[in-house]
Amino acid sequence: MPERLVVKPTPPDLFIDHGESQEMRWEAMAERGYTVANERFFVRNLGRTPRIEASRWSLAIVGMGIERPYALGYDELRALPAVTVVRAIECAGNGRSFFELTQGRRVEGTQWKLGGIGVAAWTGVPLRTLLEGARLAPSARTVMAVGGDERQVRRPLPLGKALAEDTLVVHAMNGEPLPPDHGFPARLLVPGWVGIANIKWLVRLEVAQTELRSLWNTEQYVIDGRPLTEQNVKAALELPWPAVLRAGPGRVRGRAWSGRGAIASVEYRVDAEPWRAARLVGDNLPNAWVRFEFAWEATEGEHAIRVRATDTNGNAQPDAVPFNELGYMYDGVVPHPIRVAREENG
Ligand SMILES: Nc1nc2c(c(=O)[nH]1)N[C@H]1C(S)=C(S)[C@@H](COP(=O)(O)O)O[C@H]1N2
Ligand SMILES: [Mo]
Repeated sequence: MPERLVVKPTPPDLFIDHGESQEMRWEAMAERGYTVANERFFVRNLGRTPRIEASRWSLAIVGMGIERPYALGYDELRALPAVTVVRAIECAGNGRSFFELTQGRRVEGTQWKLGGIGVAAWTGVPLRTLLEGARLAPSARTVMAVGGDERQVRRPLPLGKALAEDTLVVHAMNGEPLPPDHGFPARLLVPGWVGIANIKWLVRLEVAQTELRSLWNTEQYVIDGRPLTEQNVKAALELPWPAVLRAGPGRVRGRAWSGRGAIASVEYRVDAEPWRAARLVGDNLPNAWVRFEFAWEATEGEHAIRVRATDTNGNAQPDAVPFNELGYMYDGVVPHPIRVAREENG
């Protein structure tokens, strides 16, 4: 059997297997709670999940942008005042497969549908607290977060975002220690930003007075050479792709999200019918998601249901997404294929 790249079990009823990456199946979220359980959360690795021992781990805070470099261990990190926030992490490549489906242009890379996202309650120490403890120089500009995986995946973060109150060095996910696949002992949480900003297995924070570069803000996770930052607006149905439904009255459910705010509205369209408003249900946190639903009388045959969301800052989903070489940021409206079987008697 080939050696697995991910530690946790990823049963095929919960995940689509992309090798290094494991995509959450949207049908597995049907009628579940607001957050995604750790066992069900998507995994995106640029290599294999490293096994790091907490007792041998430390986080070094270094660089010309601070006056007092130091390192702290796992117990020291956990002893600091922590906050808990509910936020999404979403891969910049989420939706990539739809460039081929809607534009006929296949892009190399993980062929995500829309399951490269999850929402969890993250507990950790504000990055700001850790940087201030190192006496931030007035000239500090950038923080390079470095991972302890084989490739030492790293990405620089501008100081402004590093100091945001919900940018955290996270050590717990949904009330449990971070699972190995999600960055144990500690990871960065950068709410609203592309998944790659949320560096897992964090071992070093390098604070610089200049802008910094890494592979992951110059060659990868860029569009037209510009590093990707905020995620955009998307919506998905909690149905298999393609879906098979029974004829008759029913309810269709889904979730919508934005990296730039909370969701203001969701609309849906069945086949060529007019767009109609869906009902938003329950919590609707910024940089997380909201659940939505609508009633639908399913009739026998092949259908396509489209959903589109608008966030509280007026960002909406376009009908067509400008093509980009690496297939990032696909936020376009997609036709979800639905086959309705004949109504059964009794
Ligand atoms: N050190 C490190 N951090 C990383 C990665 C990685 O491969 N190595 N993958 C990034 C990418 S591309 C994404 S989308 C998120 C995924 O987080 P998750 O696996 O916890 O869902 O982690 C990011 N952080
Ligand atoms: Mo990603």
